Amino acid sequence: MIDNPKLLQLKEELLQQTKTSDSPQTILRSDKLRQAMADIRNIDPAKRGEYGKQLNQLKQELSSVAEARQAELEQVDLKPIDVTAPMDINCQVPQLLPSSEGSRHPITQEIEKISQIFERMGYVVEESREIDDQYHMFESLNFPKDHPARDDYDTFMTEDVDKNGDRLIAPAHTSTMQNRILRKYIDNLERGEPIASIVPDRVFRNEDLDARHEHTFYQVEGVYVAKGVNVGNLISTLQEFLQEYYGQKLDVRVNPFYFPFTEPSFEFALSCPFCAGDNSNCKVCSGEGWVELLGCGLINPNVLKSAGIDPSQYSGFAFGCGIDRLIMMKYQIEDIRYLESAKLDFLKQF
Ligand code: FA5
Repeated sequence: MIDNPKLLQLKEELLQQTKTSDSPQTILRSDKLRQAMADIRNIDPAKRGEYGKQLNQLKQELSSVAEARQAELEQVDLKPIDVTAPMDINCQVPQLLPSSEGSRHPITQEIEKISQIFERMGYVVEESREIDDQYHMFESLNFPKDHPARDDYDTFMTEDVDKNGDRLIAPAHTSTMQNRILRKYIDNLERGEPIASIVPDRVFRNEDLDARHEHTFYQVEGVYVAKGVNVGNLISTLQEFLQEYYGQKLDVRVNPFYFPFTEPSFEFALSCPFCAGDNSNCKVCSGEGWVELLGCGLINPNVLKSAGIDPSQYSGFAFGCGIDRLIMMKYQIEDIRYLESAKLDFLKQF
């Protein structure tokens, strides 16, 4: 116990300062404390031991109060984050939800279901990239340099360039993976097996946003190559997939379309589940009664050639389907932007 009057007074003074200080550790090095230590020399040798003991006790008490004060200062003042404020740059760490209250994101859950359906049909699942080069985005897909179809993709470019001096890009479709898939599995063809792969992954476009257009969304690419593949194989594969995914037969519209990397090319649209074409003001289909779901076609011979596959021997089909749109139609979500919104009241329904 500290009963030396000088030390008692010092204790009271320094404890008071420590409790309110912004840098409490500096008080442990204060001049007054140093002086109290230096005073030991002048103390009667018979009382020196007791003085030293009390001084140590004072230092220990001060040290634990300084630690408590430091912890108090480091505690972050958590403010609720306003996710609707576009410029709210809030770097504080929010309190995490216990994992028991969380669930996997609906897009993750649906990608798993889509992958399982295709795996049962003999397809292997591959991943895409979040940054790619212009060769995979355009050249390998039969978009010649300066071809106007390149502009259709509203691609985000980076400032970094590849070895040819071309800007790297955030892929605007999963078709960037076609050339890599064909090269990776080319040996299947030698063995008499097909190349059959899907790529469900994230893509990015500089879009005008609305109920069915996001800037960041997901596609599932499908690539199938073997001998004698025809449009009938393509349509029946997609119908099989859609029927299995939705658990029912749906009204599908197939229209001819143009993609440089498929010939012939088609677009599949689903009958709008929100208005079935009865509402000319429908936000989802703009009153057309159909929502475009995917693009597809027979792989252009130039795309096969750029991967080293002989188009006179082999043919194939490819498709690229919007996963967010698939999900919208399945769960009747009337605005695609909910999926990337991080709104818990929406996400908790899955
Ligand atoms: C393509 O991206 C082609 N790569 C598809 C393809 C692959 C064709 C293989 C032939 C062979 P498109 O731009 O139409 O095509 O997009 C395909 C699908 O992605 C659309 O049908 C739609 O479901 C979805 N999609 C396109 N843009 C958006 C967007 N901004 N937001 C949400 N989904 C979109």
